[in-house]
Amino acid sequence: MTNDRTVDAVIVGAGIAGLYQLYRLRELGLSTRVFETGDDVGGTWYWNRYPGARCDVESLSYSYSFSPELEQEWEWTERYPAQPEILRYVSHVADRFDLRKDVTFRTRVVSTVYDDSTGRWRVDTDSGETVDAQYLIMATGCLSRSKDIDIPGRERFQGPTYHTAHWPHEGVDFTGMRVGLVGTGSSGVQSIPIIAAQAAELTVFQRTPAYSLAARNRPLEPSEIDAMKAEYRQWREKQRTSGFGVPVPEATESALAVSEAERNAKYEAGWQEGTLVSILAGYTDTLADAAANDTAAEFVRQKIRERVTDPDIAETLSPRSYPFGTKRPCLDTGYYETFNEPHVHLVDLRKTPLAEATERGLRTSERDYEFDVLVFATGFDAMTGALNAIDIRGRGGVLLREKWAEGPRTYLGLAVSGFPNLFTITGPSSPSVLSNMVVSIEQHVEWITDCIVELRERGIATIEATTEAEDEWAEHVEEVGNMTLYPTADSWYMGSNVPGKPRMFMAYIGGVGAYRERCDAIAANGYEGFRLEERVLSSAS
Ligand code: FAD
Ligand code: N01
Repeated sequence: MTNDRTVDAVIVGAGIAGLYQLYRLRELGLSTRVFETGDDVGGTWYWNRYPGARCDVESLSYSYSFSPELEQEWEWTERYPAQPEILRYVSHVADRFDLRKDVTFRTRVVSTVYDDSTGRWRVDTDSGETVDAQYLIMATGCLSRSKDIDIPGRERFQGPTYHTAHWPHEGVDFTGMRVGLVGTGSSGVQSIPIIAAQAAELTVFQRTPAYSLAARNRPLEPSEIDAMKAEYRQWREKQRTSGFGVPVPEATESALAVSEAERNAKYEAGWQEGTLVSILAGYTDTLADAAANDTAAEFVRQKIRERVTDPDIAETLSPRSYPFGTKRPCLDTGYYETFNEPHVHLVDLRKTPLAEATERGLRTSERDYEFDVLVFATGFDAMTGALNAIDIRGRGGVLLREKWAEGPRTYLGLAVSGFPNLFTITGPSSPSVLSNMVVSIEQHVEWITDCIVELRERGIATIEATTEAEDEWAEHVEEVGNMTLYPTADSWYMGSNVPGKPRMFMAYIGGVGAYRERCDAIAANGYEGFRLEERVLSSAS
């Protein structure tokens, strides 16, 4: 195990991103240390062990592409893999490439300081260890820091409480229990049917209904696995050049340019396909024009009405306050049907807001509810939460979270001006969460790796985004975002799920393929928008 105090690179996080970055840097012969809060690899898939947790990008696509051998030897069992299977996969990758030996587990990075005089980063951990590194790579995840549970008096409740993102490893048995669950985003939508199947009573507290599509999950047939394996290389290339990191036929017309019957037939085909993007990507303007969007939204609402027997409950579950796709849609297995069960109750917090937690349960503006256990599926301080939780000090001691007080600013979502040799994998203002994230992670890791190779070949000690490039990128990201409906919704993409967080669209909607081209062009042009400094520095290797 590496425990050097002076290394070429420190990586923070041992999820899909951190592990691949370690693999790449090791290939270059760089001495590298990874710090991970959890006691094993996996990131998202290590922490989110709630019942029903699974991926909603297909397994054959939501997987590393860097090793054709790995790709051929791993056998996925389901179309949409469940959390234990993905965790087994990531663990297998760690074993296969012997990655764990460079990861220090159960260790949180609490602060990092850039030293102007040496051009190196000092990294401090909660175990008291301090490491000095030339490159600092944040693989801390877009959805790794849960949002504080902003319900007054939540500590008063005397029974057990669980957050979906910190689920006990041994699981929770809800048999015979009265369960109160807050939150109907993806985590709620996935866990509600499974918890309902165990609990004596389940009461779901919904503030904003989700648009959820039937996943049509199923075991994979050996023949389809073989077919994919035969053409994996071509498939991966299509992923890389696609809009969302998932190849779909490119839309060519407006939803409003066709008849209602034609449109609904297309939506129905998308519905039958059961993927996140099959309805969204059907027309050019679904995410850009409110009237076009409403045709898809209404199609989904009609499906909700078909799935829920009680029309009042169906209406409560039907999203109307934001366009389809502007909060992340969900894929579900039996979600809406769960509300047909007599022991499952739905509380509409828009009508009767949550007032506080009590010793025995939850109180709304209307009444008290008593529970044996509470489940919070209340989401994350997304995109910036994990980065802002660390004291990251750049040039002149400037704190990253202070620089970002009005919202995150980056160059390409990869680098930040004033923070030399700091890289952020799937950082704010990159496609990240608007894509199949494994594709975006691999792209960033490979770009960072190529960049480090070039820096070393050219004897360059530091690379730093210029403020001008950062400003231009921020302007571009905002401009493209404003061409869509995303900013019209209150969502975690906009930071509006966390009280006090600046409201800003934090991802880049320009498309995975186009974004990759731009990053590559910038590198090919000698790292346009970056300042490269050649001073001679002491090196670890
Ligand atoms: P993470 O997996 O979040 O890993 C980051 C790691 O960094 C964590 O282990 C964390 O403990 C560690 N860390 C953070 N801060 C520190 C610190 N200061 N010190 C030490 N360690 C630290 N994406 C998709 O594309 N498709 C999906 O279907 C999908 N499903 C998802 C389901 C759930 C329940 C969630 C929460 C997210 C899902 N995502 C999905 C997004 C998912 O986060 C990414 O796909 C991917 O797993 C992110 O990998 P990562 O390595 O970048 O980050
Ligand atoms: O979190 P969310 P999540 N009082 O923020 C409600 C990925 N993911 O963990 O919308 C009452 O989406 C909140 O209400 P509102 C995926 O990217 C993927 O479910 O703020 N309610 C909302 O209903 C996803 O988008 C999968 O009005 C409160 C819910 O809690 C992201 O992670 C599975 C509240 C939070 O929903 C986050 O998903 C899981 C309060 N005080 C996660 N605070 C897949 O399927 C919050 N809420 C792949």
